Amino acid sequence: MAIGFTATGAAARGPALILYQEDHFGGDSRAINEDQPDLGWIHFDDRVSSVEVHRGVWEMCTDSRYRGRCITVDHDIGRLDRLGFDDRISSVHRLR
Ligand SMILES: [Ca+2]
Repeated sequence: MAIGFTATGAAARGPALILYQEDHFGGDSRAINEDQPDLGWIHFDDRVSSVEVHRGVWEMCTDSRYRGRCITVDHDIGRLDRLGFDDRISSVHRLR
């Protein structure tokens, strides 16, 4: 598995993380490049159903400021309901 920042092209320039309102990367979305202690600020609180991870390792939590139940994500997840996190995520931050 490749590690580091050697990627070039569109994936390297695009957002690090994309949150989606619907399963399988559908519906409304938010591009994330920095820590978000309260997704309410970008009108996406308790709305995330799937996530694309383009860079880094992120933690997503059910309460604001990275509290509540949290899940670590380092790859795309098409259905957060299978993990018990559908429409519950309220904050996200990058771990590395
Ligand atoms: Ca929540």
